[in-house]
Order: sequence, then structure tokens, then C-alpha cells
Amino acid sequence: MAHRWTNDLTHADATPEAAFLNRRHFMAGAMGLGLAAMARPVAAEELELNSWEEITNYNNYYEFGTRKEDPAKYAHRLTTEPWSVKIDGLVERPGDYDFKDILSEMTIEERIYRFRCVEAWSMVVPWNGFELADLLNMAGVKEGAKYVAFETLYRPEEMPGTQFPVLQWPYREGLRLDEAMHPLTLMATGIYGKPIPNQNGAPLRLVVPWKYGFKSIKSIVRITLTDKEPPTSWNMANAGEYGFYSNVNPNVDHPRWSQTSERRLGGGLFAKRQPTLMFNGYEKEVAGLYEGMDLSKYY
Ligand SMILES: Nc1nc2c(c(=O)[nH]1)N[C@H]1C(S)=C(S)[C@@H](COP(=O)(O)O)O[C@H]1N2
Ligand SMILES: [Mo]
Repeated sequence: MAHRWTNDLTHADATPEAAFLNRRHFMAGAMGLGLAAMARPVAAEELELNSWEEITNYNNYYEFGTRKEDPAKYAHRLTTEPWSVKIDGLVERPGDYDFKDILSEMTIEERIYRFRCVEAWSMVVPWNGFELADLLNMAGVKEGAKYVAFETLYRPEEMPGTQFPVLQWPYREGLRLDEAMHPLTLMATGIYGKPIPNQNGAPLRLVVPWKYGFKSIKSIVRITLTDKEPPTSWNMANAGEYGFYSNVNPNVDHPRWSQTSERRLGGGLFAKRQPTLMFNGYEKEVAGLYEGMDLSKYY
């Protein structure tokens, strides 16, 4: 990747949460500038980080149950070592890549992103990770590849939620290749400078900050480059409610609720809801990917 985000913190800084929080205003500013490397003037924005407690105790990870508290309760059963990721399909160097070998090749950065669930709650998370583009380039994307398909581990003996047919397991997600190669698209390996907890998708999960949270698939074991739009778990479960694109869009309501506003975690039950932003606030960076597309049709 020629392009690198300017960023104050790296994994080497790995700070305790308190020290990290002291720097949050600077960080929020740095991320607000976002594409500063491209010299684009963007007003710095105050982003209040959610706490480690909030981020790791209110989760969606249906392989461990459908209640928000289930993943924190049961995900410790997940064995994340050893871990390998199969990269196959339209790539020059297909294979089973050991997670440790992947890490040794990647540059870990800090990225503070808004995270918006389709259920209309949201949070701000300081992720650590590397750009998905770097991983795909390591495997070598072949001409003709147009999409990237992802799969979560399916291991029923460690995943009590998989006995219920809420979704078709393994959990599956997908991106268009240009979305996957976008510099905002992150493979997260940490939060607050610590290894990512199991309930948040250890050891390696996708983060696509301009899309609804369910696109950000956890505990990835397979990445396949294809020429066809891949099937995705939520779309298979209910195509009328969950499309392939699932870009955060306050102008396109979910069939059963409004998407115009959201509840920020940590604000308390009666906190004022805040407006949901187009592409979750990343419009400048990603709107170009969807030029000419009817976003109410490609929801
Ligand atoms: N494998 C898998 N990945 C998943 C999910 C899941 O149930 N299984 N839930 C998704 C949904 S709906 C959301 S909102 C986010 C939640 O991420 P978090 O628990 O880290 O906040 O994970 C996404 N990734
Ligand atoms: Mo979600």
C-alpha cells in the first residue's frame, strides 16, 4: 500500500486505558483529519471513546448466544491458538496462513472508528489492526476477482449458540473488492492496545466502519476471492431486511424500525439519541464507491 494514515499511536505504544484516554482528544482530532496524508481539510471532531467494559460486555456474536451478555459469558470457551486463515479462490498464493505469520508481515495501527449496529445502537472503538488490503496484496489478488467472501470459525463444541438455527453457520460475510481494498477497511486484532477479546472476534475480525455492524465478521478462518457476489448470513436469513451492501444510511429505514438516529452505548437508557450519519460519518471517504447506485435498492 502506498497510502498510510497519519497516526500518533502504534501498537508499540500499547498503553493502559487511562493513559490512552488522556490522549483521546488528540486522537479524535487525528482521525477526524483522516485523510490528512492527502491534505484534505476536515474539521476535527470530538469522539468520546466507549470504555473497555462497554465494548466487551455488550456484544453480538450469535455463535455464543443471542443475548448481548452471552458472548462475554461464553466466548472464553473459544480456542484461538493455533489459528490459521485459509485464503483461496482468485489469488496468486492460496494457502493456509498461520495467524502469527500474518501478524509478522503486517503493520499494526490504531484506528478510532464509529461503530453502528443495524439495531440502532452505536459506540466508538479504538481498534488495533492492519488494512485488509495489505493482507489481500500479500496473497496476491488475481485479475477477475470482484468480491471477497469471509467465513467465521464453526466449532459447535466451543460455540453453544450454534445449536440454534438462528443463522446458517458458519457465519458468512462479503464485500465488493473495491470496498475490501479501501484504506478504511480494517482487520482488527486488538482494542485499547490489548489483544482483541474472544467476544469481540478474536483473534482476527473485520471492521468496515461505514457499514452496519453485522458486516464486520468475527473470528475469520477463511477469505475467498471470487467473481460473484457471495452469499451472506444475514441476507440468507432475511433478504428483505438485510442487503449485501448494508451501508449505514439514515435515509433508508429498516422495514421494522427507523435508522435516522442511534443510541450511543454508555449514555444510559434515557440519554438523548443522536442522529445517524450518512455512511456512519465516512461519506467523504467512501461515497465515491457507490456513485450512480440507487442506495435504496442496493441497501
Ligand atoms: N461471526 C459473527 N460475526 C459477527 C456477529 C455474529 O453474530 N457472528 N455479529 C455481528 C453484529 S450484528 C455486530 S453489531 C458486530 C458486533 O461487534 P462487537 O460485539 O465487537 O460490538 O459483530 C458482527 N460480527
Ligand atoms: Mo449488529
